[in-house]
Amino acid sequence: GHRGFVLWFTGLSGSGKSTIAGAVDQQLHALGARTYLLDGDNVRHGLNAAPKMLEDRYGAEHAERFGLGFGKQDREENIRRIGAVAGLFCDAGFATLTAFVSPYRADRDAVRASLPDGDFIEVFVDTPLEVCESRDPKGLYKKARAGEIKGFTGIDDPYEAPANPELRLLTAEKGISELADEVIQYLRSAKKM
Ligand code: GGZ
Repeated sequence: GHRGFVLWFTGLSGSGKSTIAGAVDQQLHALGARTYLLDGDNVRHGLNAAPKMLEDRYGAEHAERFGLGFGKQDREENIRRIGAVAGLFCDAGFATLTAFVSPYRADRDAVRASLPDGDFIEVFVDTPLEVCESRDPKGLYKKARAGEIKGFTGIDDPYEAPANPELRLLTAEKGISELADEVIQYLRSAKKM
């Protein structure tokens, strides 16, 4: 089809959001869809760069004002901007995938409310904290436990699990391609493709 939609992956750091979203993105592309994947790599280094990344070029005051970190308000603004960009891609007819922790229910719900009915598909990547922490691919949980990172989601910052996600992926029990297939199946059953 040519109608766009937003597949919104939410879950803890290390839950597998980006990996699964990447696999779904590839499958959708192979099926002929125009797709676009928004994740930390292309968003938190550009549109939503951290204050430190902006300082040299724009000065400290500007950088503090518009750069984004991981406080509650900064996460809220991060998700708001990502939701707005996802909305534009959706509008342009893209199968749009986003992979962000997006820990606050109200922020996700605000994105849902901003999109046409049925276009926001919330995918809860439901990986237990213990599993994420044992993977710890970037060593961030270790740092958070040591107090070197403050306000880390799941350790000393909240994660509000979706109450009613369109999809819940149990990653501890299944492989990537099986999980990607579940998403594709959902899209077919919801007549999104
Ligand atoms: C959570 C953090 C933090 C804190 C840095 N809390 O595994 P990652 O590295 O690649 O995924 C995490 C990513 C979270 O960025 P998001 O834009 O997805 O977050 S949010 O939706 O809450 O705005 C992690 C890293 O950035 N990271 N500090 N304090 N994750």
